Amino acid sequence: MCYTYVLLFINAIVVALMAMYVYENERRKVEISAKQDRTVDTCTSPYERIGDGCYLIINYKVSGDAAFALCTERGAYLANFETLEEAMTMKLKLQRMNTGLHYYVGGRNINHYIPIGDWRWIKNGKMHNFTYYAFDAGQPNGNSKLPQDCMFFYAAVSYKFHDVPCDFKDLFGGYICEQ
Ligand SMILES: *[C@@H]1O[C@H](CO)[C@@H](O)[C@H](O)[C@H]1NC(C)=O
Ligand SMILES: [Ca+2]
Repeated sequence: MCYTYVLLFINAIVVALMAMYVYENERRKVEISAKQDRTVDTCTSPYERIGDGCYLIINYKVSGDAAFALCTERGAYLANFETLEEAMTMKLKLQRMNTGLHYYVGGRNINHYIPIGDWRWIKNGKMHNFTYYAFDAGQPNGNSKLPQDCMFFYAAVSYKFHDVPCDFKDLFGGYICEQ
């Protein structure tokens, strides 16, 4: 009699321990997948992760100035590529998309009265100095007489950076917003 109770008691303990083990395992799995969600993709639609950033590539032709304003209107900014890795990752993406459109980005020359200019990445009202110049050969070639204060990935030379006038119809292009 007493022996049976002891057996039942031991059985109950074993079942309880197994349940705890299963529960703990499941809890850990949920925790890990939540963590992966956070690190793998935190971009919210329609923005997509490309390299380290969340971008929206828009295939609608506008001027460089309009591109700045349109990203701001969306609560975003014209894409900044502070590192060469970011720029080259996007360049490859555009080459693969192969739309034939140029794409404006958020680099801007804030002083065309000095040689080469003073190029900055502009984001939410703040400006960051360029730390690299990945323009195509002979670029940037704007000056105070023919300013080219905007820049885009130029489709005609496999998406290398060119400086271009900010409001010139023949060079309207798509644009890339970042969030
Ligand atoms: C950014 O560039 C400007 C002009 O070349 C320079 O005067 C300024 O010190 C630079 N700022 C930083 C934070 O490096
Ligand atoms: Ca140019």
